[in-house]
Amino acid sequence: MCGHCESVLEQFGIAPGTCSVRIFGSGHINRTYLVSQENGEKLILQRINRSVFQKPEEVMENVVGVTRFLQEKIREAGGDPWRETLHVMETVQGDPYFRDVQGKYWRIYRYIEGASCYDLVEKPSDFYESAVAFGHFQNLLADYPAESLHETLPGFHDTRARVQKFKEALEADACQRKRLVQKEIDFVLAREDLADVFGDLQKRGELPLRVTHNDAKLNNIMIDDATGKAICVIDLDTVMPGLAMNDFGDSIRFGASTALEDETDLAKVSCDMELFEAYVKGFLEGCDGKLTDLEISLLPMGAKIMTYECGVRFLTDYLEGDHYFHIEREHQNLDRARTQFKLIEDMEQKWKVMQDIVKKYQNYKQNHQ
Ligand code: ADP
Ligand code: GN1
Ligand code: MG
Repeated sequence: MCGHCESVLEQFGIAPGTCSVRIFGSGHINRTYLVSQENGEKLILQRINRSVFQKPEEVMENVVGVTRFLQEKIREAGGDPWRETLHVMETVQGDPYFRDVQGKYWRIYRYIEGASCYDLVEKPSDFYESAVAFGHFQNLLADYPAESLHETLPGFHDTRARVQKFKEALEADACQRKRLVQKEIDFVLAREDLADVFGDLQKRGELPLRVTHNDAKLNNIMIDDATGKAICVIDLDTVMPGLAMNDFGDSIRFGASTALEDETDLAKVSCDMELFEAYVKGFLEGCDGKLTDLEISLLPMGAKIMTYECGVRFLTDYLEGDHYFHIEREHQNLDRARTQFKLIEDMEQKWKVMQDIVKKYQNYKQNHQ
């Protein structure tokens, strides 16, 4: 194990030489390690990505606040707070994170036993369960004091600002990659109108701001190995006030895709309508009738906009030299952008089907009022 990890673990009261550590998971942002202790207990050690999160103290204040709040709610509802939400482990000093001499921030979560995260849906029922859980998560946080939350990543889902940043990256062309991606550039510019749809509605006061997850993809939820139920929403770094359709949309772009996010064979990439329907049903159930009619009718738009925004972000990062998203191979961010654009084309073709599915479940709200 790396000596540095050992010295970090000591700060959390774990004696040197009593555990093994390995890199874990497939998150694009933080560095995650699985710590297996001699006594059989496991922990998740994470180094918070400092170039993404400029104020890790504020991230941790949010995470501690939200997890405590959820623990209480889960306890009241008779659930198991140890499995159904994250637990931050304190350092021997009683802090929720450790800042090392190099200024790197580390935290430890209790490991959630007997559950897994998926990069691809294995069964539609798992996807439905993840939808119920993400909807329920939003519902549980409905009375969280939103004003106490720090905006950990300002403008995170400001699609217009994302497009602006993309244009600046194009202009700078820092890695001379622009010439390799003209088709993708044209694709983004041809659909620029998408960048203003939600912003305009917000300006007119037509969309409620809710406490949302903001990174609601399938591998940020843990599915129980035995029951197939989604038990715990993880990766709480971006919990902030946001739009319900964005959480919905992020889940669709990642989980309703028939291929991995970085698939190179685009023929394999499409938006599966069976999965889309399972998610609509589960999400509305999880939100328990709280979404407005306008929010519900905008769910397909949420899917398209989040897929567009994410594609724009991947392409921007590719143009800028892959500083933001972790990569394991040279053109991975371009491959990721291409899958997003293929998904958008597919959604454009299936637009009527998507809207009809949502209309079918819109009755759910009416029946539960
Ligand atoms: P990132 O921000 O880099 O995506 P995450 O917090 O999502 O980091 O963690 C990355 C991966 O680590 C998750 O997808 C999951 O597989 C695993 N993981 C994170 N927290 C836990 C936990 N408490 N118990 C078990 N696995 C976890
Ligand atoms: C990142 O951290 P992770 O891998 O769960 C990113 C999301 C993107 C996603 C694309 C803080 O999520 O916004 O949608 O990659 N998280 C952050 O897969 O930027
Ligand atoms: Mg994650």
